[in-house]
Amino acid sequence: MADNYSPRPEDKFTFGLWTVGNVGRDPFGEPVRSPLSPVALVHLLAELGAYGVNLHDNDLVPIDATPAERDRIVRDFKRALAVTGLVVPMATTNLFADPAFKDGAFTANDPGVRAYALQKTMKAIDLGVELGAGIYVFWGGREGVETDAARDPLVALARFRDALNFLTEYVRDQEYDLRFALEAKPNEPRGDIYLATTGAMLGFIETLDHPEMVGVNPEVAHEQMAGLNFLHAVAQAWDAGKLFHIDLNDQFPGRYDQDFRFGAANPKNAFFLVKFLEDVGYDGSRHFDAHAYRTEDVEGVKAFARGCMRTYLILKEKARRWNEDAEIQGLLQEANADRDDAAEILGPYSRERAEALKGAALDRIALGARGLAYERLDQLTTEILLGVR
Ligand code: GLT
Ligand code: MN
Ligand code: MN
Repeated sequence: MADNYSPRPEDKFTFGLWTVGNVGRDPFGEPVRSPLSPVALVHLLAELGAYGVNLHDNDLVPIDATPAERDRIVRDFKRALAVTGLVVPMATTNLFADPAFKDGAFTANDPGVRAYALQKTMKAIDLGVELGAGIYVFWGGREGVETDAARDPLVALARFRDALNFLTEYVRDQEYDLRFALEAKPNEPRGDIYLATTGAMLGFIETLDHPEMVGVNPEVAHEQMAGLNFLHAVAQAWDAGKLFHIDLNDQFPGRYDQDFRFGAANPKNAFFLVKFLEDVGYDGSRHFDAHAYRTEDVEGVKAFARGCMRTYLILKEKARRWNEDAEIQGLLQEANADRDDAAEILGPYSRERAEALKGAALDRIALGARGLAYERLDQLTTEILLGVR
């Protein structure tokens, strides 16, 4: 039953193999769902109307596969892509699951681990490019510490920088059309993870040899775990021309890494995020990095994935209504109105403007007394979201 909220390829909805393939293991419990093969997952995503599928190297090729096994698995996967029309816009490396990475990958103290991490990532980049990926994500889940006795954080930053510089040169040398997207997370699975926020990543990128090849992959839940405003992080990334990819999901602040269905925890935050992405014309993947509740069977997994896409499209429609709502736009105009003829004084610095500003008649008491009507504005937003407006 197609309706306005049915996904279309141009919506660019993508899921990781690890999301719909999540078997529901958690630190306290065993898997609750049987694993589905990558080929089966591609067919499942196609049935739901997704545009693409993303993967870690080992979501597709087991870490101990022989070269012949690898080639057969990749061939079968490509056939499933061709049959369904799904694409692979993003790929990444699993640098967190294997015991070798218990002290990190690129930042690990053992040079052998750092060498293995680079080797594994180059092979995973080759695989991603072979499947057509244009974005390569780096989520440094194990790049952190439980105790700062283990490593000087300056050493960690230098090692992470060296690794990214090596890998951007590798991509250039291979003449791959591939950009990197760094994904921040404050903690979990490490006690603390380096470069804990999207803002920290944006600062770090400017210290790299090829900053133009590197952007960010902000994840809703990761900023919200730290109690931060995700929209503001995304806006800063966009402003810097660095919003290369985005991980959509949801999360209650201050909890463990919940990876809930998009919009499940805080629909108002999700609304302002969708409105932002649509208003600015973000044209990258809308990637759902989330998974079904552990209570679900495969039908529940499908309901989860459908829900992510449907909620995005409902919020997109709500954003259109919000932008076209005369009362809302009137309130915004009013809040931005220039009652003091101040707009003509404001502008880039000049000595004349500085003098004019110093002499301007600005009534501090009147400025402080003005109400801005944000209560009404927010209530109207709520009423749109609750479906009564
Ligand atoms: C892992 C993590 C995600 C990252 C994935 C990419 S793996 O599921 O929780 O946030 O985006 O490595
Ligand atoms: Mn993520
Ligand atoms: Mn997450």
